[in-house]
Amino acid sequence: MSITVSFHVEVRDWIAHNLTRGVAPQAIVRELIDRNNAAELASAMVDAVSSAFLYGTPLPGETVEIGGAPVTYEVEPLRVPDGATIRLGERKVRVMSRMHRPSSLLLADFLTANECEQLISLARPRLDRSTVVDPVTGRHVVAGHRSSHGMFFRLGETPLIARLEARIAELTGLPVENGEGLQLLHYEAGAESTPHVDYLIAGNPANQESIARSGQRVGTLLMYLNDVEGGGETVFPQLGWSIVPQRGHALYFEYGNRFGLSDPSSLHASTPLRTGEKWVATKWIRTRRFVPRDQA
Ligand code: PD2
Ligand code: ZN
Repeated sequence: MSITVSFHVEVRDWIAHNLTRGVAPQAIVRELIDRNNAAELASAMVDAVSSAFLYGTPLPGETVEIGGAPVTYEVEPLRVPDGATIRLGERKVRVMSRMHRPSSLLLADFLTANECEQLISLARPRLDRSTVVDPVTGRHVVAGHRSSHGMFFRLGETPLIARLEARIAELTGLPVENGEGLQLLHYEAGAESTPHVDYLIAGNPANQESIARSGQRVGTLLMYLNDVEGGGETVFPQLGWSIVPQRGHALYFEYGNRFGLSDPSSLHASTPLRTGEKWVATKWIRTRRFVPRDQA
C-alpha cells in the first residue's frame, strides 16, 4: 500500500540542485534525515526526483508517494518495416542490424558518398566549438561532454538538406517539422563525446521551456560521413555495443515511449578519436513540431 504526502517545492528543488551537482542520492537522503525528515519520506523524495532525471519526466509536483511501485521503462518497437532492405523514395538502404533496447537500427547506404562530401563542404566554413546546455543554468557553454566542433543547418536550408530531411521522415515515420535543425560535428584526434542521453532532463528552466515549446526528444539519427581510422566509435556502455563509423551508414535509435518516459539504456558516447578525423550529422526528433527558442 502507498500513501501520498506533501512535497515542498523548495525541498524538491534543493534535491534537484544537489543531484545535478553530482551529490550521491544516499548522501542527500542522509542530509534530509539529519534535518528531521522520516527515513521513508527522505528516500521517497530523493527517489522521485532521481526518477524524473533518469526517465526525462517533469520534476514531481507538490506531492510524493511513499511505498509506490518503482518506475520502469516499457520499450516500444521502431515504426520501421521488417526486412533486409528499406525503400526510401528513390533509395534502397540496407539493414545491417537491429537492437531491441534501446530500439535501434543500423543502416548502410543511407547517404551516398557524394551527399556525405557535400554536407562536409557546406559545414566546414561554419564550424564552431560545440556547446552543451549547462544543466544548472540552462545556458549554452563550451566544454562539457563534447570536445568536437559543430554547426547547425536550418530546416530545409538547401535542396540537399530538404531531401535528406524527407528521407529521415520516411524512415522514422515522424514528420519533417518535428526534427531539430541538422547538426554537423567534426572530431579531430583526441576529441570525444562523453556518456550522455540525448533526451532533455527537466531540471533547468531552459530545458523546461524547450520541452514546453516542442515536446521531448524521442529519437536520434546519427549519419556517419567518413570512414574513421581509429577510435571515434559510438558506444552504448550499458549494452557493450560499439558502432564503427563508416561513410554513408546511419544509426537510428528511439528512447521515448507512449507514457512520456525516456529510456535510460540509450546512454551513449563517442570514444576519443585516435587518428584522422570524424564527421557525423545528427538529427534529433521531437514529439511535436520543433520551435527554436528565437522563433517562439
Ligand atoms: O559522434 C557520435 O558518435 C555521437 C555520439 C554520441 C554523437 C552524439 N552523441 C550526439 O550528437 O548526440
Ligand atoms: Zn548523443
